[in-house]
Amino acid sequence: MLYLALSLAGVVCVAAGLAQAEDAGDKPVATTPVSTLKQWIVEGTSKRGKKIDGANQWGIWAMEDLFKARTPEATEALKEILMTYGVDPVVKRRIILSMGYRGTKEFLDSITEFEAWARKTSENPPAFRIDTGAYGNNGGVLGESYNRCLGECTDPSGKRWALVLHPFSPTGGTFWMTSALGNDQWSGPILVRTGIQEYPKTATLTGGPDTFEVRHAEDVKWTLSIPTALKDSDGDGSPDIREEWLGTDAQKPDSDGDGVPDGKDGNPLTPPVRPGNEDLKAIRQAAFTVRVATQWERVPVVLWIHSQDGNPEPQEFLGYGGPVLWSTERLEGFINVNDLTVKMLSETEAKVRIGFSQAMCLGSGEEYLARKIDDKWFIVDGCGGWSE
Ligand SMILES: [Ca+2]
Ligand SMILES: [Ca+2]
Repeated sequence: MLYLALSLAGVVCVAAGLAQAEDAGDKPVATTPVSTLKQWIVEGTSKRGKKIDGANQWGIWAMEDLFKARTPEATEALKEILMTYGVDPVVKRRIILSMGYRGTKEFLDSITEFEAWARKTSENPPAFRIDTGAYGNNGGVLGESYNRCLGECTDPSGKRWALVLHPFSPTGGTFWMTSALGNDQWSGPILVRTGIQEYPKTATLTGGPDTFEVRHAEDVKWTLSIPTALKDSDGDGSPDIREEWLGTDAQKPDSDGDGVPDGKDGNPLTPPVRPGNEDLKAIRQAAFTVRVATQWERVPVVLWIHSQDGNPEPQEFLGYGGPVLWSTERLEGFINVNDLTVKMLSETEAKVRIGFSQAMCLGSGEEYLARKIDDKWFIVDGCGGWSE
């Protein structure tokens, strides 16, 4: 296991390959206007207008300069960056950690505002763009996770449809079906399949205008008809095919009985929970906010947690655009969280670990310091990260 220091006292980022050769040693200068620093971060570009490909060290430098500026304008810019889709999630995480570390009222209020904004993403997801990151300009942080359009077809009514692969790991990924809205924008995609062992090369149209045929090299692996993909037996807004992959009940509009239909429920398999240890729940949510709600993907997050502090009682996690599912097993192709351990240090301080299982033998995670300030828990420092 490789353990990396992430303390803000001596910031070391865990993302691999941060250095950008072209801009190395060519940092922004202190006189750079706030608006320019913000623009670089939001657009994912360097000062030369070059699109940053790979982890965005330039954006992190610009972010650090915004913190150094210590002006209300810079504070406002940092908050606005948090509430912008498409910003490199690593930069967003660093902003939240730095805000918590500094702990001023303005910064803590900004984190609270970000949380409220993020919680609306399930209801109003940003436009889907093919051939970029999952939900906008990815900044390349996740390496392979650029969507790839495998094929397009037009149905008898003239509507254009596309089948999109979202690679997730060397052995996993998800397939999504989406329809064209115009202006290179696409509808919120429907999850139609996941868990692949090898990426297919193409999807071709076959057997009429409504069916995608997906091939691995020469072998036909599977077909998908558009009417089948759209069928929603219980009318809850979540098509049968998606319900099958998520494990929700395709014949029951509200699988977990919490009053929210499956198609609108960000936690469709979390039944109403009776009051429990509210501090523990709030600390776990704070870690989830930093590490997961900063992403704008919709790849389902699967919680199959066997934490050192016992099997936590299911709770709803908010702020992520895709569904969050409790499961008894790891689900290939999804974002698997296998650890959310809280260790109380005092009544107002705790350490929390959030761990991810990338593949059978691969894992990574982070540990954070949480502090209760004015009756609310904030992550105030990153204590380290690991990968194995
Ligand atoms: Ca349904
Ligand atoms: Ca529900």
